[in-house]
Amino acid sequence: MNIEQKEKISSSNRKTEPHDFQIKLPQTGIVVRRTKSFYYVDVGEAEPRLCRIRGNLFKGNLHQNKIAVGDEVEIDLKVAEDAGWILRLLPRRTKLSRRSGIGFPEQILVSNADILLIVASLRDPPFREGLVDRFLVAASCGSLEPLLILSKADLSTDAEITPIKELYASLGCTVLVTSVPESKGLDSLRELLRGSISVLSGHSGVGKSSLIAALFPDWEIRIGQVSKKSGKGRHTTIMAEMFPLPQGGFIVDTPGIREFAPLVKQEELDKHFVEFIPFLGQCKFKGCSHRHEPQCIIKEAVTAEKITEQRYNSYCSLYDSL
Ligand SMILES: Nc1nc2c(ncn2[C@@H]2O[C@H](COP(=O)(O)OP(=O)(O)OP(=O)(O)O)[C@@H](O)[C@H]2O)c(=O)[nH]1
Ligand SMILES: [Mg+2]
Ligand SMILES: [Zn+2]
Repeated sequence: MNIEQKEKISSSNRKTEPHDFQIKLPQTGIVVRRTKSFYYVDVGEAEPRLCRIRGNLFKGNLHQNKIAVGDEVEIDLKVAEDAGWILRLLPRRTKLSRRSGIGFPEQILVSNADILLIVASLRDPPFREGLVDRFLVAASCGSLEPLLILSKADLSTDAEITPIKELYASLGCTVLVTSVPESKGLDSLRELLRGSISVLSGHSGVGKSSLIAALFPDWEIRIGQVSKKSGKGRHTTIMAEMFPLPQGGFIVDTPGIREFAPLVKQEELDKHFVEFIPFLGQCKFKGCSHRHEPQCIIKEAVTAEKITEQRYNSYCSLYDSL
């Protein structure tokens, strides 16, 4: 194909955009950050490329949140202009979503992340099983692998840590105990993050920023400070931001995750409590909510201590909040 033919094809594909002479084939990249009008796309170079979204990409329904951080996109980097164009959204493997405003039911915080890092301290601030269980549901809904980090181990005794560690390990969750001043668990954590896209979550003050700083002391990026507001007006970063790790992989910091409620239907919540699964379908009433109904096998399992009261309470309060 000569250049003229290529041009013809290209201009017929992109009716709204003027073509230029140095046509670059579409290439793929990962959206690592976005502002109101721009998407920063990592294409494996030192700096992400600035891209805009093509006006007709989501016909008749051009919504701000159609492309999220973590999305893989096909882009056209036009040499003659300052910004490239996003041509196509590639299928998503995973997503972390939350409910949003009217007419905009789903807001994707992060796409394609592999691991949800749930950081929880046992003390200062105290352990909140309700929050941890919410994050576990979110990971399950979005097909992310949960990794529970019990932080600030230096402030607690083994007797306090062990039951929590054992409970979550019994649910199939990887659990890591860390302490920054004692350098505990840091090497294992660094290994677990290598090559993966990990999303950082957890209550304020549990030590997320301290962990990242201790894991990567030479890294100039300080998670949790950059993401708050890194600009003004249309250049303000919204939602999540993805940072390439020095050793490969990415870490995603998202301010939106602090007050996060998973996007799940009430009647499907029980499927996301893994230890409930073997009992499901055996309650007397079809569609049992496992709260007030008689002859509920889940409640019986709680009485028989096959399901902990703590997890059952988390289920009930999350159910009521949905
Ligand atoms: N004893 C002890 N203190 C820690 C540890 N990790 C962090 N801290 C302290 O806990 C406080 C909060 O730590 P941060 O890393 O700022 O917590 P964060 O989760 O990033 O908090 P937000 O940014 O508000 O969400 C700081 O005073 C840290 O020095 C730890 O392993 N042990
Ligand atoms: Mg922080
Ligand atoms: Zn039931």
